[in-house]
Amino acid sequence: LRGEQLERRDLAALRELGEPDDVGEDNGGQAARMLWCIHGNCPRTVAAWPSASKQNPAGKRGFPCVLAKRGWVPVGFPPLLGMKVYINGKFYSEQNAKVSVFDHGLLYGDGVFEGIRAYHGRLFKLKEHIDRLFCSAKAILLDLPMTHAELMEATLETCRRNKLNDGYIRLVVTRGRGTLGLNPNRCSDPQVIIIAGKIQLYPPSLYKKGMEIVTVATTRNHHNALNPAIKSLNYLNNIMAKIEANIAGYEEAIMLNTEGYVAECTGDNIFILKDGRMFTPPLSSGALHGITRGTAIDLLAELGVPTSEPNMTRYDLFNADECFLTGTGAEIVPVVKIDQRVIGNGKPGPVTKKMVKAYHELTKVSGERIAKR
Ligand code: PXG
Repeated sequence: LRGEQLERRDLAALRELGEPDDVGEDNGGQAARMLWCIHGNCPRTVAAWPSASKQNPAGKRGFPCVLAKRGWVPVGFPPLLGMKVYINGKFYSEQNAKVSVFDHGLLYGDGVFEGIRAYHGRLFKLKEHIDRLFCSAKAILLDLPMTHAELMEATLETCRRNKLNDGYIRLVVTRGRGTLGLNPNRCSDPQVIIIAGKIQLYPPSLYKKGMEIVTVATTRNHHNALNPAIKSLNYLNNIMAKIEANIAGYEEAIMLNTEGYVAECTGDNIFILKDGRMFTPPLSSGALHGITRGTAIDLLAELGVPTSEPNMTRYDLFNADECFLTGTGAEIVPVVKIDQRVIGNGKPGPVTKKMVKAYHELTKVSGERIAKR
């Protein structure tokens, strides 16, 4: 059964693929997690929790999966894992970790966030992420109710409570509960939320083969409207671009700014190599000041490859010798095709491969130790 042929009425068929308890129309929440939205031939059509098998190692980890052309691929959130979620100094079970429906984070996307990775018992670039959270908060005039040091400690403590050595930490600060008007001065009590979970954006094979991406029509927010440098809870600009990519059958999209220059992807920065030199769009193009971007620039310097930040057009990307994306979630992903133009020889290039390796090596030895000394 291919995802695109399946609909809700095919639940019985899906039942055979999954754990019986995870499937079924009566099973409200679970059923919603069971079925993904249907869009053309996008592989993210149907999700299930199939049993672990040789064909489906993802099932072993309890992730919902989609049946894509390359086999079962984990997507979305795992079922309840017994996580302990930090909210304003206290820990709650997943089921009880809640904020008010009157929180402006929900009502208006008024708040900021960070995504951090843990590797081998260390939080990679923790200080840099907390710095950026403070910068985002300052830009939207949101006073964080904690100091930098307190927030670092709370993040580490959340990992300890969840016995997390490798994973993904989401920090969220909302404007807090307010009235049903958008004025933030009616909000009290910003909510500081820390979730220590897991993330796998792409299957391991993609890092070997390289990714194919497309440019989408959704333009990157203008910095005078909503500066993309702010990692705000209002991510619809990026989500709209992601949806376009999905509809077209791709997992990631290039976004151009209002002048038509390349900004970045929906959740990653972009780099190209041309004639031995590296290029990445400037922050003024509407790219996030990516922490992985910064790490990549440092690693490239160590490899003797200089990086500059000129404005770039799609033409520059099409004619690159190599291309890769950087992001906390995605790490370093080789790109081998852009808008159907083959990049280099259509395989991850030598500099890109070195970068993937160098990045992984770095994550093994650097970062804030989670365990108390
Ligand atoms: N651009 C945008 C718009 C982002 O959201 C990056 C670039 C990369 O920045 P860092 O600092 O992470 O190198 C991001 C970060 C996800 C996910 O769930 C997305 C990000 C990070 C973690 C998970 O897709 N994007």
